[in-house]
Amino acid sequence: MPRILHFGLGAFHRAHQAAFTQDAGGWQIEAVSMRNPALSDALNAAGGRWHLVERVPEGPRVLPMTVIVRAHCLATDPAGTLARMADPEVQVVTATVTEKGYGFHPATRKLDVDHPSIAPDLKDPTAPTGLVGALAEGLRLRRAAGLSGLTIISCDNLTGNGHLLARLVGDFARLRDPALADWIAATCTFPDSMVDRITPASSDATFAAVRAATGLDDPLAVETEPFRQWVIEDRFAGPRPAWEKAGALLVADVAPYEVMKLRMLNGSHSLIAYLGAVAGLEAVRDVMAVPAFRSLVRRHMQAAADTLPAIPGFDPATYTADLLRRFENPAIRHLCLQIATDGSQKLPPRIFAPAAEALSQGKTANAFALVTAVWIRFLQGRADTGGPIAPKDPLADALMLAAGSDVAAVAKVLGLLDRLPFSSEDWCSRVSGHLDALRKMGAVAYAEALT
Ligand code: CS2
Repeated sequence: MPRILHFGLGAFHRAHQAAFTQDAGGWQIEAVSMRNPALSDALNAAGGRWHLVERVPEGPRVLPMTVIVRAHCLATDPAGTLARMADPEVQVVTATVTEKGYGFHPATRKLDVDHPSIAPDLKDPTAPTGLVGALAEGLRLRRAAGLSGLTIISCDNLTGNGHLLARLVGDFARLRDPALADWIAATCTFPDSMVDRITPASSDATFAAVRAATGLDDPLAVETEPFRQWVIEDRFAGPRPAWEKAGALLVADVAPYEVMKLRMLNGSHSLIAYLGAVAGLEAVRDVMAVPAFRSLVRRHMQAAADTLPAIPGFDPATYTADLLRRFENPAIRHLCLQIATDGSQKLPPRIFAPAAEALSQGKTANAFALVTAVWIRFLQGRADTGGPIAPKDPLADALMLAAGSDVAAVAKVLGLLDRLPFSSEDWCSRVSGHLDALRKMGAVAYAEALT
């Protein structure tokens, strides 16, 4: 049977690409945990099986998953893992390693040779720990085996994720061997893809749902919403699963779908996450239950929609209504703190790119200034309830140190992200104004005043 090699064995892969692939039929997956051998060992011990819990309003639907046939761990077995890329059975590679796993300069989108997921692999390229180094090494082995190229699909929430990954792998390979880089460019494709399925971290409720339905204890169970979407650029180097049978959309250009989802769903999600964290609320559904917060979220969606190119057949009003419903799903407990992690990596495509576009058209970009202010308020490390907040972010220390409320502090925080469009002093003072009000009034009262 043809195989997919997947990098990044987190819950999102098990709820999304694995479900599409199982439903499409005919293909199997070998999945790679980047760092955690306990996860790959547990999955192998379970014969690759786990349960997917779909949180439909009528009660959980528990689905047995059988599409993963084997798991590997890159950190503990780089040679065994990457040898799989030199097997003719493997035709497609997919990846979910989160935004920070790519190792690029946010402003130029070029390879960052000093990045923690790149630098060690340039030093020791045959035992890579990051995605880019792993792909370069795996493709080197594949070329040496005299095989054809691969299709490599990024499934992370980054603008132009496939084009970005192609460039990073190409640049990394060129530093090792220009002939390898040329071979990759000539034989492999890196389609863009937009992925969507809300997948909260597994909890006791997940395991209880599986136990109730099957009588089994499944520590690998994952829960998710019923909605799922996958839009893939139709540019494959070889055979592919019939993902369209499972509802995936294969299109010539993913970019409009990508910006729509990043700006409307993920951008609103970040707003919700920081509002919730600052107001001391636990989950997305709790934030949506506060009327003034819900109004702000709706407004944000409108502002995001105003920055989008038209997509034939796409109606922003319907998409907005669907998103609000998904965020309000009472059966999904999606923690604000889960979404609030890695803001420095997530906000550029979700918030700063549309803000820069709006500013360049002479607009105020006020909705984006508000999200930025709530994020900085979060980085200040204290909730309105007085409790401490401990942001998780690769730049957490520097961001928290810089996170004051005046214009200079705002500019400093944004400067840490290398986001040049934000030399706009007007916009920074807008952010600073929101910050002052948030600090004085608290998030709920300020939202009430704004709506
Ligand atoms: C979320 C996403 O954690 C986050 O940053 O915004 O994981 C979101 O749930 C997914 O992209 C939904 O498809």
